[in-house]
Amino acid sequence: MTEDIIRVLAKQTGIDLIGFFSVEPLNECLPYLIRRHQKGFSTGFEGGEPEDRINYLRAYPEAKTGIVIGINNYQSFQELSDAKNRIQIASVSWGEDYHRVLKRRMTQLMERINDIQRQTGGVTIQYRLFVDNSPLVDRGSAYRAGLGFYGKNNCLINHQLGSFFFIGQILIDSVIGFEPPLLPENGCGSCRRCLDACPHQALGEGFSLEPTKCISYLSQKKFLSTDEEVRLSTYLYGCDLCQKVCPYNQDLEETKEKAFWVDAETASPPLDEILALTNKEFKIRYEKTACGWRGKKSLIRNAQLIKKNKKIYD
Ligand code: B12
Ligand code: SF4
Ligand code: SF4
Repeated sequence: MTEDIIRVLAKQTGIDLIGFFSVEPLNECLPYLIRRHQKGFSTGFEGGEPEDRINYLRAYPEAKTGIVIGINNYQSFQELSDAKNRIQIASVSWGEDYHRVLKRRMTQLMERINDIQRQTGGVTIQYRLFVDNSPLVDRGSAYRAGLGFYGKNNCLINHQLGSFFFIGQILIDSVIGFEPPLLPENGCGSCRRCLDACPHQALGEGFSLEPTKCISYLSQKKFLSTDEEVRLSTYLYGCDLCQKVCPYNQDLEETKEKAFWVDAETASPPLDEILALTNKEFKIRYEKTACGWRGKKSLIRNAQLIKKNKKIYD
């Protein structure tokens, strides 16, 4: 099995970006992870101490090579005429839950790879899939594989897809020879649009994000302090503001992944509809999306806070 064949199979599988990385510990990310931990900026969503997070062999002891994929999730919508009565759901929760979609695509890729292995008398490659479901640092692996550079908004930015792509990792038990990736240079320069656009200044100089000031984090957090409650005013779930303003995210191609397709009404539902959400509606509309894991109560709480806070911000 070769890098070139895997790249062709990935394209046939609907995968937009693919890269390869060595499973040596991710030491280049360690200082950032330690600093974040020391500052108390961990969220509890990532799991594990910094040293666990950089160790691929702890995640899969048989790992010999890493493959990382990116799938475009960009869609744009015209503003609706009744926009002031609606709230935003961020792109992270449009369509089917991205954890499931990426795992499906990665499984399809590995099945294609193993079909060829069987046809050519090779051994079946064993593997483990990761999408935001282990201590591993998804952006860190994608960076190591040359998929993008770290923006000041903390996101990994690719020259073709901007930052609107999800990342999945595959650790395999076989050695695949690959060209050492060219790491793209940081392209932010003197720009600071994302820092200025963040409503509560969650983004710090030198690539940091203070969770208790970040709407995306707060919309997912179980219990909020009074200070935190006041910060929910726009997004029902997630937040795209620091990505939307980024020059690398303008005029992007829309995603071809049908599982992510939604219409403007779904991306921006009426506030009153969410306040009155029934169990049955939640099940049909949100259970299989990325915001489903937090449950109906959490969405209604966010909607109630947005309604209350709108009066302050309007
Ligand atoms: C915890 C988490 C969050 C937290 C904290 C985010 C954060 N910035 O740390 C919250 C809830 C706020 C969040 C929000 C979002 N998230 Co999130 N999140 C994660 C998770 C689970 C862990 C992230 C993490 O480890 N952060 C710690 C820091 C230290 O690591 P980092 O994010 O890789 O980036 C840092 C460094 O490595 C370092 N760094 C900077 N420069 C350099 C230079 C070099 C050379 C090196 C080596 C490192 C480096 O600085 C960065 C910032 O500290 C990952 C999945 C995973 N398991 O990896 C998804 C993940 C990062 N999230 C993702 C997404 C899509 C989002 C949102 C866009 C969702 C939304 N619309 O609301 C927002 C974006 C907010 C933002 N501006 O970052 C994607 C990122 C896609 C991308 N292209 O970047 C991921 C990878 C999920 C996935 N598998 O696709 N998220
Ligand atoms: S996701 Fe929203 S709140 Fe969080 S850092 Fe970006 S702009 Fe700020
Ligand atoms: S908005 Fe500007 S500073 Fe922020 S990530 Fe994009 S290019 Fe970098």
